[in-house]
Amino acid sequence: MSPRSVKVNSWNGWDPLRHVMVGRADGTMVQAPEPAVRRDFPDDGFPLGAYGRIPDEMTAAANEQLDGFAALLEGRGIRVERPEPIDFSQRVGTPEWTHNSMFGCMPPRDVLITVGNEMLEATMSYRSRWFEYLCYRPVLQKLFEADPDARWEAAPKPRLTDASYNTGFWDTYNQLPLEEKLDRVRRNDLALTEAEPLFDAADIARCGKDLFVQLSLVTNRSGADWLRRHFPDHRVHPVSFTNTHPLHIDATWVPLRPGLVLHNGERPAEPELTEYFKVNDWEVLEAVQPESWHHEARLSFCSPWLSVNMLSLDENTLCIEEREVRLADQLTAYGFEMIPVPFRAAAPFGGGLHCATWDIEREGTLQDYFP
Ligand code: ABU
Repeated sequence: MSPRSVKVNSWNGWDPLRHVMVGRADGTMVQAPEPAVRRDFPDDGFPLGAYGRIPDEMTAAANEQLDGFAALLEGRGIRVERPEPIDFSQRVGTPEWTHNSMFGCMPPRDVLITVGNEMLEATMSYRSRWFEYLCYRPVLQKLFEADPDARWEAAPKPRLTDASYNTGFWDTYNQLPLEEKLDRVRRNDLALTEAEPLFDAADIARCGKDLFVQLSLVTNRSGADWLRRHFPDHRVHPVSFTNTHPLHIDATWVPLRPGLVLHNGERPAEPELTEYFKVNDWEVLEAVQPESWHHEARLSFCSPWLSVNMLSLDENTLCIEEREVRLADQLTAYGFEMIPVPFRAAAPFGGGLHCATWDIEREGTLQDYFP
């Protein structure tokens, strides 16, 4: 990394992309069960309680697509960093708990967020993801050394004792009637308690001065409140959607450029959020239905709405999973150049093109899009 040319800077998800991280699939695990998450893939060799490494052929296929995506970005003149995977099959712990596995490092978006010149490590809320930041530290260290103006912060490392979880949550939640589930989502009475601040970085959508923080299965009110206090010059909005399994805002509410936000209509937004955008002259565009490749993705915990999980190269150019032809057509009609990227194999490793990346530098300055 030549020091002079490195600059940590990004205020939103659409300014011209200059420098980015792309994750790696190596060694990713179906996680051991823990209070906040339980995997259950009976048809694919991992019934409830089972855990272990994702089969090698799936990992190789995902890495091929991740490497191809990295090469595509480099071919467009964008500098690409990669994380350093560690042994995710190891047992981990703190003085207060131990856990039988880690997860992986395909989705850096979950752990890291850039706000201006600040690189922030999220708390995370799964025990299996507590140490994931270690995979990103070599790059963070390099960036810190290369850019004298870069700020490097880590949100308070959470304790993640049983007090941080509604420990019986997954025993009952899926059996509740729909309305009861949605009521709990509205109250953010889900897997996490409010014992300490918890958030995943992928629950934050950046629009310059405004940060929209989804309350979810991995982000609590205290996490959103920590972000509000941490970014006193921003407007931090805790938001929730009509979605029984909220997990990361980037498959639900996706600002594409000033004045246009793409919305997953199966997860209606609170009227106040829609109103906030509309009174500021934003169009809320309902995304077309996703294509139906997702059922082929073995061991995936993501929804078909990874369709909208795209990476913007600038406010006119979007990388999209190659099979999402209907969405590509919809956005072409809105003036976007759509770049199809084969990426289905990456889904079981933690998401789509947006999840798999972390913005290090985008041109541009702090703007107020909601004056
Ligand atoms: N990590 C993004 C997954 C979001 C979703 O499946 O809806």
